[in-house]
Order: sequence, then structure tokens, then C-alpha cells
Amino acid sequence: MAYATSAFEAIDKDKNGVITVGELTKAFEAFGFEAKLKQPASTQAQKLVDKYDTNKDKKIEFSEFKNMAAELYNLDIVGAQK
Ligand SMILES: [Ca+2]
Ligand SMILES: [Ca+2]
Repeated sequence: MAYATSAFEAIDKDKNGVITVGELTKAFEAFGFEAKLKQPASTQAQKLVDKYDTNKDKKIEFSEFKNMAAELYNLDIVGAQK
């Protein structure tokens, strides 16, 4: 899961150990995945946070991100960051 660690660090811009919808949106925009996702980056980011935020604090901790990373990897988002 090394890709999950490096992706988490890349997305968590303020390095506070959690990923917010805003950070995820910026990451999607920065990596140019809006076209690939076929919907606005902010919409996709909100959807993913809702789906994987199992403790419902509106943020993605690393333990939650590990589950999200598999989906991002399938979308070629995580892999493309290498
Ligand atoms: Ca953060
Ligand atoms: Ca959470």
C-alpha cells in the first residue's frame, strides 16, 4: 500500500493528517482528472468523502483513505501520481 501513503501525503496539503473535500477537489483539479471523472472535481470529491468517511466527521483519515485509494487506483488517479 505504498501508493496509498504517498497519495495521502500528496493530497493532504496542510499536512494535518486528514483529507477534506476541499483538498481532494484541489488534488483532482491539479492532476487534471476532471475530464477523466466526467463530472466536476468537487462533485466527485464530495461523493468519495461521503462514501468512505465511515466515522462521519467529514474528513478522510488515513485508515479511511486506504479504502478510497483502491477506488482511486482503479480510476488511474493514484497510479498516475507516481
Ligand atoms: Ca488536510
Ligand atoms: Ca472520517
